[in-house]
Amino acid sequence: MELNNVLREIISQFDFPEGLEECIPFGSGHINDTYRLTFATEAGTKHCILQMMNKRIFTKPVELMENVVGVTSWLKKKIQENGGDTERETLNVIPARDGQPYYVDSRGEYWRAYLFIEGATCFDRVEKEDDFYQSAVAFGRFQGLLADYPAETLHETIANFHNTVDRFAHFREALKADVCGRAASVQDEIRFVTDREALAHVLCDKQLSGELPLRVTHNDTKLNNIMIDDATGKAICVIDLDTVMPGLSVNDFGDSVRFGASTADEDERDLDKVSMDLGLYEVYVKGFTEGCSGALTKEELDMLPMGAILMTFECGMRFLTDYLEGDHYFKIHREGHNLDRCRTQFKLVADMEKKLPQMQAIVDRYR
Ligand code: ADP
Ligand code: GN1
Ligand code: MG
Repeated sequence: MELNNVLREIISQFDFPEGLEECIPFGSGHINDTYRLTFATEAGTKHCILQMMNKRIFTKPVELMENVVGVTSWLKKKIQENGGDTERETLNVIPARDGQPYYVDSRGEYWRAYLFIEGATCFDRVEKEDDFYQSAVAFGRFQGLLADYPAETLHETIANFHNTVDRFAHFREALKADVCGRAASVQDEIRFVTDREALAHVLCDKQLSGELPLRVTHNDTKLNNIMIDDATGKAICVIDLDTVMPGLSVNDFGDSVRFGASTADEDERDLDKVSMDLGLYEVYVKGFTEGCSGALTKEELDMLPMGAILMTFECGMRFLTDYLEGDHYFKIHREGHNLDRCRTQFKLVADMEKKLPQMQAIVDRYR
C-alpha cells in the first residue's frame, strides 16, 4: 500500500476503524479532492469517504462544516421520525479525534470524513430513465425536508452562488482583463453571452420582487450528487451539501435538467450529439413535482423551464469565465476542457430556447 505521508497524517486524525487497506481518489466532482478509504475490520470490509475541501472556493471551511453538521443533524431527525435508515439516507460526518467535524493538516488544508454509503451508486449520466425520475423525487423531497429549517442559521458558503446577474458582471470583468489572451479565439461564445444580458435578469428580478420565494435549496443538483440504491433503484441519499443555502426551487430543478436531460456528457466535444431530450425533461418534471408534493407555487411552476435555461446559461458562462481566467475554479483534465464544457451548455441553451413552448406544455400536464 502506497500512501504519502500527508495522507497518513490526516487519516490518523479521524475516528476511523483500524486496518487501513487502501486509499484511492474517488468520484468525478469538479471541486473537492475525494478519496475512498478501505478498512479490513473484524466485521468485514468497511469504506469511508475522506475529502479535502476546496479552500480557494469555500473560503470559510469552518462555517461550511457548521452548515453540513446542522443540515445533516436535521435530516437525521426527520429520517428517524419517518423510520428510515439514518446511516444511508443522509451524509454522516465522522468527527476528527479532537471532536471537530474537520481536521486542519500541517499545510493548513481542511479535511472532513463521511460514512461511505454502501450498496449505492452515483451516475455521471442517465443510464436508466427511472434513475433520473428517482433523483427528481429525491431532490424535490429534499426541499420539503428542509422547508422549516432555520434558514437564518445557514452561512452563505459562496456569495451570490446563483445570482446570474452577478455572474454576468464577473464574466465581463474576466473578458476585460483577458489575462490569458484567450478572448480573441472565443468570440462566438462571448457573443452568445452578451446577446443574453436581459435573460440573466429574469429569475433574479423575480426573486427580488418576491414573485419567487426563497427556500432552503441544494443548489448543485446534478445527477452525480445523489446516490441510487443498487438493490431498490430508489434515490437513497442527497450528497454534496456544500451549497445548501437559501435559493430558488426552480434553480434546483434547472440544474438537474441541465446535466441529466442532455443527450451528451457535460464535456462532449461533438456538439452534434448535444441536445435537450424532452422525454427526459418530462421524466424530471414528473418526479420533481411529485417530490415537492404540491409545495411549488404557480409562479414557481411557470418558471421551471426558465430555471433549466438559466442554470444552463449560467453554468456555461461560469465555464467560459474560468477558461478566460486560466482554469482556476473547475478541475480540468485536458487543455480547453472548460471551453468544451461551455460549448455544450450553450448548445443546450439554444436548443431549450427553441423548445420552450413544449417545455411549458409539459409542466402544464403535471400541475
Ligand atoms: P464535489 O464537490 O467535488 O463534487 P462530492 O461531495 O460530490 O464532491 O463527492 C464527489 C464524489 O464522491 C460523489 O460524486 C460520489 O461519487 C462520491 N461520494 C461522496 N460522498 C460519498 C459518500 N458518503 N458515500 C459514497 N460516495 C460518496
Ligand atoms: C460543480 O461540485 P460539483 O462537481 O458537484 C459546481 C456546480 C456546477 C458543476 C458543473 C461548488 O459541481 O455549481 O454546476 O460543477 N459546484 C460548485 O458540473 O461550484
Ligand atoms: Mg459533487
